[in-house]
Amino acid sequence: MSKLAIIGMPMDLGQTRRGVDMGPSAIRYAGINERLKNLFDEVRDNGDIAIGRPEVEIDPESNLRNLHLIAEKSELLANEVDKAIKEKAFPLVLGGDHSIAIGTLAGVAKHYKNLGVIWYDAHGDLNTAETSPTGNIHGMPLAVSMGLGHPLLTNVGGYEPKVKPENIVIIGARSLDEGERLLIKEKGIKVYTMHEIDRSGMTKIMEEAIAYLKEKTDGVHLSLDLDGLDPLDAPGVGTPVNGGISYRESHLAMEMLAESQIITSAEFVEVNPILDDKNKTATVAVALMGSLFGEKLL
Ligand code: 4U7
Ligand code: MN
Ligand code: MN
Ligand code: MN
Repeated sequence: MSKLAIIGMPMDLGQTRRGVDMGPSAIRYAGINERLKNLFDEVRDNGDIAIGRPEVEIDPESNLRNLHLIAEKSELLANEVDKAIKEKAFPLVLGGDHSIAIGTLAGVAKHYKNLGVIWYDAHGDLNTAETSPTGNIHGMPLAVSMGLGHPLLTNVGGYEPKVKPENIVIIGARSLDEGERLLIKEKGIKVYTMHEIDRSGMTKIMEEAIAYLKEKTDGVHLSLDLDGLDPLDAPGVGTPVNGGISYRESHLAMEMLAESQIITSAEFVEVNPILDDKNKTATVAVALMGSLFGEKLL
């Protein structure tokens, strides 16, 4: 009995470009239900977490834009994700900007002793208030999940940390801030930058990543930021970076994850239909979900 629970998280508070709150709608419009319904016994769309239209929070002192709002909304998402897992459903969260991962991981991690995380992204999302050049919380969720950052964020769900540095694999990195580079070295986080992907090819990278996580984790969360892909393939994102992972390489990565059967939860984030070209990016997200959940070409 395989069940999928789709949870929309239309939150755009982790950055300053409007439109990413429409990500869940764009992904639904791109046909997520149609695409996935034959890959599970049951697909349930649980709708969206209520974010409302809160006033933007300005707190120049903390260098954390919308800190309290994000902490509060993340609790709601954590609860929904937790509930889905308790009901034996695979949680699939639709963003929203990447700050939503704080809530997703808070809901997921308490179900595992050794959760693994694949962070598919152009960025490291490893900033803290001290290192962030922007104050945008969507650049911080991976650090937060390791227990680094403001306690209101690291304690979402009532516990910390959610994930150990040695259980993290970053794939597609090509824009890392100085503080992030230091943290990667200090914590020994496994990072496959675009250099490694160009050099060894996606097949080898995914074989390694899967083997690395498989032996030491009891569940793996896939956090896929659409800006991990090249902007030519996924233009509808707030922080595009040239020279990214191609459409086909991304399908290959998802197909290999499907084959490995290690993935136990997932989120697709940063889809911004306002910046997009005819819903191309949401369409790519849905196609990648197809591969991740075992759709075959033949
Ligand atoms: B995303 C950035 F400075 N590193 O912290 C920051 F370059 O979720 C970008 O990966 C973060 O899209 C991008 O603001 C966050 C910046
Ligand atoms: Mn990201
Ligand atoms: Mn990114
Ligand atoms: Mn982004």
